[in-house]
Amino acid sequence: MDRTFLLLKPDALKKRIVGEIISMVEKAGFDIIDIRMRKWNKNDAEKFYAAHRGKQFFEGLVGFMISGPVIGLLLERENAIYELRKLVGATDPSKAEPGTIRHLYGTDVRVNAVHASDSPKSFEYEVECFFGNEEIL
Ligand code: 3AN
Repeated sequence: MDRTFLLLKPDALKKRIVGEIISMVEKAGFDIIDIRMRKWNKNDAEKFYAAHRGKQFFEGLVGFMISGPVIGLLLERENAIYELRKLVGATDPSKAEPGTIRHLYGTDVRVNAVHASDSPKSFEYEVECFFGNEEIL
């Protein structure tokens, strides 16, 4: 079985759609292996998004990601990374397929409800970044 990482962004909590999103994920056949809520500081967000440092949207992205708490989920199912990206939809909610999380709940390319790992390498990095050396269930 494969694993992937899903991050619920601050807009998901503000809009009170955490339950809806987790329900979609469960209905798509993912098991929740671990879950935790955090309030990031600037360093946490910059580290998580290190791959985007230097891009024109970096500062705005970091500011948004520390505007409220986030929730990280370690998920498991077959073909997990691919299947979760498919369920999440395109970065820009206006281009996301109908029925995807971002199509339903995203606002714009920054405020788009969730993040999902896009490769085994980013999955490893993001889980380590989010859960640190805390024991994973
Ligand atoms: P995805 O989250 O779909 O993998 P990435 O990895 O290209 O997208 O971008 C990471 C995050 O950076 C996005 N989730 C989004 O919040 C933000 N982002 C990407 N492109 C833009 C943009 N053009 N303007 C503002 N924010 C952006």
